[in-house]
Amino acid sequence: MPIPKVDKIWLNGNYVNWDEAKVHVLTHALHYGSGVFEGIRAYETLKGTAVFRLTDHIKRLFKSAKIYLMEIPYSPEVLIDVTKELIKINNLKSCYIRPIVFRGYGEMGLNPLNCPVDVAIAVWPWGAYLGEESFKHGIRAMISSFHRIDPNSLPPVAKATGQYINSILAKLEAVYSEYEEAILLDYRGFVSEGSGENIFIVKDGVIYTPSTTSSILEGITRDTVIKIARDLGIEVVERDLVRSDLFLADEVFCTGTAAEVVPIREIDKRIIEEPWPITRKLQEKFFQIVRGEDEKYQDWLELV
Ligand code: PPE
Repeated sequence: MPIPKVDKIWLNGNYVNWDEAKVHVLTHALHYGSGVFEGIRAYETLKGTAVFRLTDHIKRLFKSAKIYLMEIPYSPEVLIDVTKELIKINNLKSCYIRPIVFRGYGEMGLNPLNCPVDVAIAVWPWGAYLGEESFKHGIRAMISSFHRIDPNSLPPVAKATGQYINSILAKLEAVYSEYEEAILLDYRGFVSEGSGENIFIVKDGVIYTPSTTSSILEGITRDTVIKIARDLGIEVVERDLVRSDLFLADEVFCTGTAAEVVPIREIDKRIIEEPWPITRKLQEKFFQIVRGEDEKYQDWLELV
């Protein structure tokens, strides 16, 4: 689906018209993937539009930049304020938010230090990432033949633009194999994550998810779901999982800002039979929280 245009994009300190938010073809990040970014969502809540865990996302942006030795020329507070202002300027009630910090136009070559660090924030309405049907019926996934990047080649904890060509290879393989999503194994062969989502399984009433040493992005939705589950009295264990743990699970689901909380109904032809009671409970709670219908989690909602 083409990106729906809105009025303004924030670029290096200015609110510019959507069609004018452009970069030079010799931009460093275009050639070498030398950028870091975030994916955030704002929801319509009972008290107005609120950005879900905005501060946590901006903190992760700074962590990604630290790994790549990029100095972001704005403070986290400024980026937070700009995000809220941008949503207001564009009159959006709910939207996806994409901040990106990248090595800009200056010099070519692998030493990026003489390139400027450019910063942009864009917002647009983005519906169900894995399709409207995904929430109810779940998706079909395959285990990718591509391994997830390992921490000593590209630190998976960083959300860097160039790192996503690994996810793109896996996603293309899945799409051409007529699956909706790819699940990647880590460099040791343990389950890591989806191309753009963290993975969970449920077995005998306990939730399991790969730990942060399984080359995952430390998802903010992952963290959200872990907290919700524990608050509901469900045990959550972070540990290594193998391929057959997915096949034999009672429930499998994935989480991400774009994807939200989505059941997985099939992995490499192994069917995960409904009903998926814990997935359903977590989905329901997640959507209540982001819409501001649960007072207990108000702190995660940052009103614009
Ligand atoms: N793993 C990966 C590799 C990943 O890209 C994401 C988010 C997650 C896990 C979940 O993280 P979080 O959003 O903090 O819960 N993927 C983002 C980009 C998707 C895209 O297509 O672009 C997102 O969901 O916004």
